[in-house]
Amino acid sequence: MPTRKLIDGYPFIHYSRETFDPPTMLKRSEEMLAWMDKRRTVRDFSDKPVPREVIENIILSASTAPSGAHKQPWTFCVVSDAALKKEIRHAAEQEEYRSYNGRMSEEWLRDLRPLQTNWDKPFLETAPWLIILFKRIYELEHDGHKHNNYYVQESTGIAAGFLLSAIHHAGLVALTHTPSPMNFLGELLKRPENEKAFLLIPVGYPAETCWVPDLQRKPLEEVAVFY
Ligand code: IYR
Repeated sequence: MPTRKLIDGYPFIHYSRETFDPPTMLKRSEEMLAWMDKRRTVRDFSDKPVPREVIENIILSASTAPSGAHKQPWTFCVVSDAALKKEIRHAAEQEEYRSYNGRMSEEWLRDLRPLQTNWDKPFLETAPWLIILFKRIYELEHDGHKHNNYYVQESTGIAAGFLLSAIHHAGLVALTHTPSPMNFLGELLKRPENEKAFLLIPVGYPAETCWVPDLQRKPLEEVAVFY
């Protein structure tokens, strides 16, 4: 069996992977479920440092996500600089203050009450790393020429999911923070016009005393329909 060939002039490599018999598969799927069920969104962060190489590997794991036409239409901006984190916190809190005090509907505020969120975002300074995920709406050549990206929202969302899984796998915690509107992130990080902020994700260790809401996950019957 050749390991490489050209199809219509394009290089393909032979792909084969380890597979499992059904009992092993069942055990592995149960272990994965138990592991993923341990992941929680966290707002109480420790300031304990996390090695940069870990963050690099987490981002490369996220970047293995499938994407439209394999364009990988995402940029992960990574902030550890204390002064920049402070600026991001300040700008995020300004937007959040306005959101919590007039921009969000009564229903929205009521839905958030069990999570006890508010405009105060100390984790933006406490967490050792902030990963700001940008979606790349299109690609911009040096000469100003634009190239399309495809399914940018879906692709970047999947990459975010992979990122959260990789963070969890490393034994770290994260928050999918959505300050709204998020334009200030592109401005502070001087991103080009083809990039739009998608998620702001503080990453680190949980604080020694860390509280999360007592949430229940929906059972299978509520999230899946088998035909
Ligand atoms: N962006 C705000 C509000 C917020 C909105 C939702 I939907 C949440 O699930 C949590 C918070 C904030 O980050 O506080």
